[in-house]
Amino acid sequence: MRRDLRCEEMVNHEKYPIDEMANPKRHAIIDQIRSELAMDGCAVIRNFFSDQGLSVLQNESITRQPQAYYSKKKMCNVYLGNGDEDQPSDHPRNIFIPRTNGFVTADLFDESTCSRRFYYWEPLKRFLADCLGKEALFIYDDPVSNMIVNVGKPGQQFNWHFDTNEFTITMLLKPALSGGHFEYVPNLRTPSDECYDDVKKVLEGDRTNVKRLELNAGDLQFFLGRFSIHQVTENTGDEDRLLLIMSFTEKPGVIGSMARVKDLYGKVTEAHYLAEKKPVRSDGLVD
Ligand SMILES: O=C(O)CCC(=O)C(=O)O
Ligand SMILES: [Fe+2]
Repeated sequence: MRRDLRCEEMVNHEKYPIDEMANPKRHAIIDQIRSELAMDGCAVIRNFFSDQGLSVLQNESITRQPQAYYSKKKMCNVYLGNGDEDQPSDHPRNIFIPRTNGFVTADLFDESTCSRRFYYWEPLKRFLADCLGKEALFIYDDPVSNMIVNVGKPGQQFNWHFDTNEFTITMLLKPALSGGHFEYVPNLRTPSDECYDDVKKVLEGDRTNVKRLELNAGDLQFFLGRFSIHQVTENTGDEDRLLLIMSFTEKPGVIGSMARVKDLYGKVTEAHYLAEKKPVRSDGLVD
């Protein structure tokens, strides 16, 4: 019987020994990521995964892809929430744009999968916390959406939006053959300011501060998606785009709002009902 791949074997370990606390290579990577994140809200480690690691992550997602959920509701604002009738119709909360991508949810990956083992791997969390200069980092507590696969079929797109959780790492498993670009505006809002005017400009098509990331399968992307607005452009190729996303928070116990989770992922759990009464967030932003 084939033995399971260990987490350190999933990584291109010679170049990226992220679990070896005293290794100077680890310090150098952390320095690089820290400065990219501070400048840009985004950073990339190229060829982060070993061939075996990438292949197992790809297989685990591809086998689950037929179970992806596509929302019936296609028109979304950047907060992936309801509009605000107290605001004018051209307020960002009331501007709705199409979102057509689908998601494979976290509950479809059991504990034995490499994807899930990697997500919960302690050295990964320690490494990411060090990259962010945080004392600790927590797994996003949302049982439906803390680890998801974004499926973008030909013709599909993911509208401009902000994430609920502060921080994600993403792994492109299968790029679109054309289109399907990840675009973002670094640090568009702050924990204390929604910066509605700047959001509106982006929605009106202002590309002054829009950046596009060129990613390849096997790269590891770091992204502060709660503050940097982002989108995935239409997949104009003829094959699906697949991207695995693992989310983290600065406080324990953060769970997505019931409406947002139901809309995006098609299901909620008891945990969502309980969290609705007392939502945990690190800031006062609209989600
Ligand atoms: O597919 C991507 O590159 C980003 C997906 C995303 O922004 C999300 O799932 O919140
Ligand atoms: Fe996002």
